[in-house]
Amino acid sequence: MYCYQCQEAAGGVACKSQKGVCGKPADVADLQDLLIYALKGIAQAVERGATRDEEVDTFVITGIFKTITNANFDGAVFEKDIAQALEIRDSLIQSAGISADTDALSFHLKGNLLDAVLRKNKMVEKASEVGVLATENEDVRSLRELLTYGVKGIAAYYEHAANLGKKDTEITDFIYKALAATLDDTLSADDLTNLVLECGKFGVNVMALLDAANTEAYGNPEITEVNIGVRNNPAILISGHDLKDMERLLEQTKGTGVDVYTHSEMLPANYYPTFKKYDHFVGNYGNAWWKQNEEFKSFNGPVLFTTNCITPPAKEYKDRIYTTGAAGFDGCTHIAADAAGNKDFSALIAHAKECEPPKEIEKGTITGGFAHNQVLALADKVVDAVKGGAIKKFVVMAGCDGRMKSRDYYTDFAKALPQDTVILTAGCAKYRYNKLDLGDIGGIPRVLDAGQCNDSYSLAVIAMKLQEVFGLEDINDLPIVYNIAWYEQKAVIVLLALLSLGVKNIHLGPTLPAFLSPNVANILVETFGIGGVGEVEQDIKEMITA
Ligand code: FS2
Ligand code: SF4
Repeated sequence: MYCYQCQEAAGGVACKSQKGVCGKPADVADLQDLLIYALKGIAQAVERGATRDEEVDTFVITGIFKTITNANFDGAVFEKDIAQALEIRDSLIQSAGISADTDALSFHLKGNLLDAVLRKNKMVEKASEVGVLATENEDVRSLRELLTYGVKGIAAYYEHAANLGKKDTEITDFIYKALAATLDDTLSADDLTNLVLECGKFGVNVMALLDAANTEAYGNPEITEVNIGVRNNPAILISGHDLKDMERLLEQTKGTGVDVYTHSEMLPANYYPTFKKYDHFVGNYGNAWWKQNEEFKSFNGPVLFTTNCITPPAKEYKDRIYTTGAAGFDGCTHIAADAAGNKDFSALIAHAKECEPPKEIEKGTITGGFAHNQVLALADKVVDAVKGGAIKKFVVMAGCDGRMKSRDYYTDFAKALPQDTVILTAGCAKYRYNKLDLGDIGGIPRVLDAGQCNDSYSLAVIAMKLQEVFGLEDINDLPIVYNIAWYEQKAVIVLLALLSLGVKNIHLGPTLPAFLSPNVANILVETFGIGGVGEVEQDIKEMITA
């Protein structure tokens, strides 16, 4: 096992012992590497002219998504997917009449070896030959992994959009191109750097696609006071990012006497007009993903994970964990879609009826729903506040939360911001400050939550609109600073997307990615002015009051 794809990589270097910091066992990490490698083989065949169909796209995209941090811990799922990936690869190669000659594909086809190994059930041994360390040059390795993680983020967002019927072959074409490129020894570091930047452009496209999918299906998010208390009915908690699953669950629980609450990244479902119509949709329970061990015990009812972030469940509640889509955990019930694409959540509903109602852990409300449409509806007010000097700066604090103590920085930073600043947020990073009473500026709350991590797209739309209103040539001339918290690979694509929009001087924390080699980190620093974070007081001086 050698995994360094997330911010919590052991020792700031990599998880390489029996278990990752996230709880991913070494054999599952190896199987994930093998699956990614097998999917790269499909990509090579596609790049060599094989015709893939939507079924192949779905398989590849979901496969990539399953390898994102905290999405799927089930080794059996990966074994099955690896075998299926090789079958798909071989049938693509055969139908396109591709021969294993001396070009890039031959690298993977040496992988007849891979097939032989698989037949002998020795997948894990093979994994060490195809994982991160298979690339010797540390800069090439760093760029290949950066590209792979960006693609993981694209795949995750693409899957949610596709679940709502929105597809775009330009995006899937890029996924194959990028995956195949990570096995191409003829590409230079410059070529790979260009691909990483192109990846950012597709990051913008996929977030726009998902934004259209979500808003066309469920309406534009609107200002909402979300209840964080509980009612006295049995209930189901839904976590993750997939809004189609949210809709299915609300429909199927209607009239059953079972309430529904959101958890972590599903909180923004409360902001959508369509979902507000369900009387049994009570509000949000708990905080960011890493507190689930405690909060799921007191929730009492079943929990449905539609995506990451799962932490290994404690035995007290493991039987109440259900997964669907790309999510999975061995020993927990997985609810797959049937051939017609429907999902049956009746087992969860029956389970909920046997459980006690949730125990109250908080009371009151939190405010959100400031995606682009809502903020632009307030544009006059916002522009007046900026012109009149009531708002001096916007601080984009989007991204992820995590369990490390060092993330207290973001709470302290939010508290220390001057009163004439407004935080623009998206993603689970918000839980570090969305329950602080930071007040408002002339009726504009000082924390504007656009939604899930993918709704960082909204923040970019807002920035571009302000640039237009103020007649600025450069997006970096706006009074906006970026202090972004990252954890997993969706944050990587959000970062690359912002870079592709020309945003400079982004601060990234709480630590820079372990997968950036010193030279690659330098490129990011020199070209885009990317920086880390330090002490709150000093950072406030440098970013805000300077
Ligand atoms: Fe938070 Fe985890 Fe949204 Fe990330 S709930 S770190 O998945 O993608 O953000
Ligand atoms: Fe470690 Fe993160 Fe990889 Fe988990 S995903 S094994 S915590 S680097």
